[in-house]
Amino acid sequence: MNFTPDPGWLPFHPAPSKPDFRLPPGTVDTHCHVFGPGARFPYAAERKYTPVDAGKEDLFALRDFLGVDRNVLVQATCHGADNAALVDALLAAGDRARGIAMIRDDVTDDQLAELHAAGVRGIRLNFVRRLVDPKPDSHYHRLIDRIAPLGWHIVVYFEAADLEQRWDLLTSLPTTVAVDHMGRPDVTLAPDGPDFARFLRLLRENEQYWVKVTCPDRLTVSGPPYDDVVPFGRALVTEFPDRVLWGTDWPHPNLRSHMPDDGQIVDFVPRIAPTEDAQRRLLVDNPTRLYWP
Ligand code: 0GY
Repeated sequence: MNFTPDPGWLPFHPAPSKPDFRLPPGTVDTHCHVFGPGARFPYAAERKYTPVDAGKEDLFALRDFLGVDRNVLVQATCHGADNAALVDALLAAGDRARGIAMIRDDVTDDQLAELHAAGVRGIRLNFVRRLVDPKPDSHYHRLIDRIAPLGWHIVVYFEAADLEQRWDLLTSLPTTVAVDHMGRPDVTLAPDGPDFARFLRLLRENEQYWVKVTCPDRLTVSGPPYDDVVPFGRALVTEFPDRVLWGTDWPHPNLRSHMPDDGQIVDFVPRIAPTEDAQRRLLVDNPTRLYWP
């Protein structure tokens, strides 16, 4: 099947720069995706966007170029609950990758066992309205019941308004929960203001919550090198050194203003995690504890 990418879709950076910051051995990129290729792994009928293909070979080449050791592949909404491209990439990566799937509540035990055998260790609940149609809380509870026996965790993606609206559901999740992209703060607001305070409260009051300090490129208003995102990332790394995760978000879907240079995404790390100890926890120890226990 042939898929035409959305008009204006920015393909991933063709030649990222070599970062100045050397990632420590064992670094895990905990947030990246594979897209298709659509001819082999068709995009889902219910998708909200059609990307440029970004297959596993390109992801593995970037991994090796940046000095990343392992990846956590996160199922993107353009593939819906068909995890075939994700599983294919996981199997090709061997023990160097883990996966976060999207499932429906009619998933069978055999399908879950296959996902687990391929390296899947969690599901993603996506509340972002431009990516998925809203569902009642009961829908998410059914999915959580399905994964309970597997010891998996949950990745959540939401924006500020969703956090307020879904507070009861989010604070009742029974597993470790990893929040995507710092909870998507509005970086034009103060990092010590009420909006970010709500997110900090979620982390303070719910010890099962972890956070990915990812996507400066998605959060920034000022653009690279993402100065306006630094205070938010640094606040999280400082207060929750054992519950933060890092990732590239390659191939950076739905960015319209600029396509980040992944070398610059790596160079953002020491700005939010200035000490070697904080870097080791963020890049190696925390993701290893969660994904390679
Ligand atoms: C991300 C962010 C986005 C897209 C998805 O699953 C997805 O389609 O997560 C976005 O558009 O903000 O994490 O890749």
